[in-house]
Amino acid sequence: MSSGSKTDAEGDLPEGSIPTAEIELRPGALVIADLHLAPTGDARTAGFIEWCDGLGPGVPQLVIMGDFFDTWVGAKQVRLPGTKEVLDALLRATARGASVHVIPGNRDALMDASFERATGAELHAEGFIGVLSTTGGRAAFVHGDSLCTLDHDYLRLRPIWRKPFVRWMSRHAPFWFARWVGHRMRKQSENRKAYKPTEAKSIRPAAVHALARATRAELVVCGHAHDTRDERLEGGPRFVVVGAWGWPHDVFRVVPDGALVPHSRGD
Ligand SMILES: [Mn+2]
Repeated sequence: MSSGSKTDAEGDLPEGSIPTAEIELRPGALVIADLHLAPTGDARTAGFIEWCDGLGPGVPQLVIMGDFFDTWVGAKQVRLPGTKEVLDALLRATARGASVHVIPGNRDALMDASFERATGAELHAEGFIGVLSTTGGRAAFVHGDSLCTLDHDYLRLRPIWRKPFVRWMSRHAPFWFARWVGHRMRKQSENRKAYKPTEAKSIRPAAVHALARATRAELVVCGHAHDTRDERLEGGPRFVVVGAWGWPHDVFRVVPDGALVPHSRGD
């Protein structure tokens, strides 16, 4: 194989993974990612709920960039008390007038309309293009797993959670089945965590370039990698990775001139 074809593969985004929906992003919007909340609730969950309840009218929009829950087993999960507490906090936020936009990650890819009904939030299966209300600038928001274009093992699994039959099962299956799927998804992810991913399995710059071109965005924002990043790719977009919850730079904020900047949770 020539090095030329390797470069092509790196920029080959998974089929159907390019976001098309456009959302106007307003100053004060906050962006978070990778909270990995336990479906049964814990101290981390309580911390998020407290933070969410403290968001005032200065936060017109909240963007959650995937892996919000550590696992999402299907519609039945809304019944778990630990999950319900979190969904109720989002519902209070939307009732106060904030719009909440959620991109499912690889851990919670099975989120569906049951989540939207329980929270008033809007789901965007493959992310969205944020259009900044002040500058008209375009930013592509994705979870980030679709940018790991050389992780062939994962990319074979990715479409499975999007198949209508699997999604139907996740809505209608009994709770034990939903838990089993959750266990499988979690194991998959843990197997993958057992070793440090090689550079080849991480987010590929060529994929970020390809996404920016496909969405005509000058900024690409994602989570998934957990370690924050903020850099300008040579000859391409600014690339921001929002840190996982509790890690450095775990909140970004849209400021009045339309820029996206790190934001301290204490502010
Ligand atoms: Mn992820």
